[in-house]
Amino acid sequence: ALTLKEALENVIPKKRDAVKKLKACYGSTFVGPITISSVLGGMRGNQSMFWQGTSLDPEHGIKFQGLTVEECQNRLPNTGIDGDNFLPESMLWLLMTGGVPTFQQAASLRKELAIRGRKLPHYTEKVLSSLPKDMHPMTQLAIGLASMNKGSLFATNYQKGLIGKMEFWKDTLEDSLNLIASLPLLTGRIYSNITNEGHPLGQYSEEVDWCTNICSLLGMTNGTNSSNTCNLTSQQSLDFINLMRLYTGIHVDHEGGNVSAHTTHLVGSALSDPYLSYSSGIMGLAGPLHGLAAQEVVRFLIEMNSNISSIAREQEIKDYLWKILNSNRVIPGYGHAVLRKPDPRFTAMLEFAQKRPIEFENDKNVLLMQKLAEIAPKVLLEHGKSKNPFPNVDSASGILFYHYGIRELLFFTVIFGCSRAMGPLTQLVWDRILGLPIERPKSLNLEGLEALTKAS
Ligand code: NMX
Ligand code: MLT
Repeated sequence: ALTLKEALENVIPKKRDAVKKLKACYGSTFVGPITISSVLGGMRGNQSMFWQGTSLDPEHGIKFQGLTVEECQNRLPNTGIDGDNFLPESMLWLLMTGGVPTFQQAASLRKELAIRGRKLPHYTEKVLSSLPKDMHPMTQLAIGLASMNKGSLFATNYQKGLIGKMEFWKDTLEDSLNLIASLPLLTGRIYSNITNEGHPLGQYSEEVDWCTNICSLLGMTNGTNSSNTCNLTSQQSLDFINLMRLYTGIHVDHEGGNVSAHTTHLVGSALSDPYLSYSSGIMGLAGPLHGLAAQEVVRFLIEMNSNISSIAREQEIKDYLWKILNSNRVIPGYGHAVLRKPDPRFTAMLEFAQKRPIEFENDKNVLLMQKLAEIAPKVLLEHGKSKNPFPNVDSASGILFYHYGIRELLFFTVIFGCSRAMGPLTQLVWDRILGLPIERPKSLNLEGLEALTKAS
């Protein structure tokens, strides 16, 4: 079977030619207008980024190389065991090459990542063990990733002047695969820092998939947990692994403009290596309007449950939501900068819970999450501000992890960070393949904008 690198090499010439032709023949074609509202409004609607792996349709949600969430669920290879969710490794292959991998190709990428990820560099271990155990988990992740820049092949070879521009992608790919492969150990290390004084909670295995390793190192699989804190039954353990596969499989990318992807791309455009670039993306993912929203949702559901007498009391829920809105706070897990319909990733997470009614029948947080999906859009519509009153992906994810025993709320975004590495790093490889330049948009001050109004 072809390796990922070989499969990528096969598709590169065609894409390079296509970009060359676009630049040469259609370079002056207008993409769209840029308005003052867009300049002052977070660049909304401003089509000015090149992004290959995914694109976001406001009505239908994210497409991964043209495939919807549902199509990915039906077509991407899993472990071969009936009922298992597709492997994020299959998704990585799809993003990088544009094609659905065969079962063999997915299995060989799974193995390749498992081997690449078997050890963290000693200096990264050292840095992580020196961090205060109560440091924000996302800060720990960003530091851990940035420290790995010391071993970056791209940075080393660039420094030595050994490689030509059109070959940069090869070391970028190596670094990116090593970075993605290192995430189970990094994540496990951070979780053990915050919950277990840095003592391992489970073991790494080269024989299993990326998500099984993440779950083992969180101490969430039976038989691998050295501290015996795993209270899950075997079925729950398997369900948790599948939840992790589903979650990390569909959070990989959300086209280029979201904060984590955009940041990675921008920093990478200065030829910073993948470790530094993605570490910067992680810093953006840590914001409450972006990835940290999953944690905010969990806190919000728990607090609301302690403030209402019953989930069946719709009016009490509405009153609670209005109290939040009237105090000028946002309802976490609702709204989206681009989407105008319920997020299909939310629907996929919801279906995970709906397929396991007995597991969740007594979890009042999960029940409230489901109830809110009916009530909150009505309240937000009446409120009339948000352009999208529907649940986004963060509405459901954290509370499902919480159900299985991941109770450290600040940690949820680290799991998001494991997944999000795949999309932006794929794009970074493609940025190098296509030789994209440093990003440097022109900025305007107030007087500059006002002058434009006089000209028009
Ligand atoms: N609750 C209350 N108000 C909201 C909400 C919400 N969930 N969503 C948007 N608004 C407000 C928004 O604050 C803005 O108010 P103002 O004019 O006073 O500044 C107004 O509605 C218009 O905002 P939009 O254009 O609809 O949204 P925008 O593109 O600016 O922001 C989000 C998108 C996602 C940042 C925003 O909807 C939000 O803050 N949601 C809650 C946080 C959240 O769930 N974030 C997760 C995003 C998904 N992710 O994975 O990163
Ligand atoms: C994401 O997954 O990055 C979020 O939905 C935010 C976005 O797309 O802007």
